[in-house]
Amino acid sequence: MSKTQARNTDQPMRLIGSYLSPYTRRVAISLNALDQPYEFEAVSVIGEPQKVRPYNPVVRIPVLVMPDGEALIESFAILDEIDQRVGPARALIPPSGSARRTVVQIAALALACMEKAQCAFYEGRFRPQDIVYLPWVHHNDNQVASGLRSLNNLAAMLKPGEWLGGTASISQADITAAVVCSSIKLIRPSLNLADEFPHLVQFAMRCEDLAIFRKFPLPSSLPPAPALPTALQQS
Ligand SMILES: N[C@@H](CCC(=O)N[C@@H](CS)C(=O)NCC(=O)O)C(=O)O
Repeated sequence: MSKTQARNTDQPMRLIGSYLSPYTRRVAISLNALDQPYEFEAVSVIGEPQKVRPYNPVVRIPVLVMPDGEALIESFAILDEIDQRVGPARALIPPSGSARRTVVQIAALALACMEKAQCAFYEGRFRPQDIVYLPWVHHNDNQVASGLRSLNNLAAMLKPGEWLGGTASISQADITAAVVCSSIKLIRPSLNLADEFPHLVQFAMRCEDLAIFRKFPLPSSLPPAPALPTALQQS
């Protein structure tokens, strides 16, 4: 997005984010799957917006700062660039055709679940308890459950060692679905994932057991919510 800090191109990439963020986590796992070295800069995006704003005007994580200082935002766009760097033979999304569509659509479905889970989660996390609007929470949770049911059906059809998108090795469909499943399990415990979507949870556990996932374990509980700004910041 911006070239705020032009750097020597020998520098490693820098990933700015938090491993609590599923979007950051899927980028980190993908970088590791593709042996792309990077430095990690941990930030609490809501608590420390000043650390993110210079790179992303919308102030969200992750941000990937390239060796020349160019900052990339939005996990799908970051992952697209990483795939470009490694080339089509190693990319985590197949280059074309129905193989590509399948992987992209599974990852898109998982991400849509994540976004809706985030809506439900933020309602309870950032609103004073007495003005949480439960119908909105239920609306989002219903969408999450419906999306997870589809992913669970896909996972139910897998034979041992197979991947969600039908690829020969792990793809972005698997990384994103597993990361999203683990994250929703943590932030929406009331959806009871282990009982309701057992095949998806088992699949996520299989992925979480891989070395590329184990480097970034999700904590078992969440830190307290950071304070929000009390006024509009127009800078
Ligand atoms: N579509 C974005 C979503 C990124 C996102 O929502 N990140 C969260 C952290 S998990 C964030 O920065 N939230 C802060 C906020 O929305 O204020 C992506 O794929 O990168």
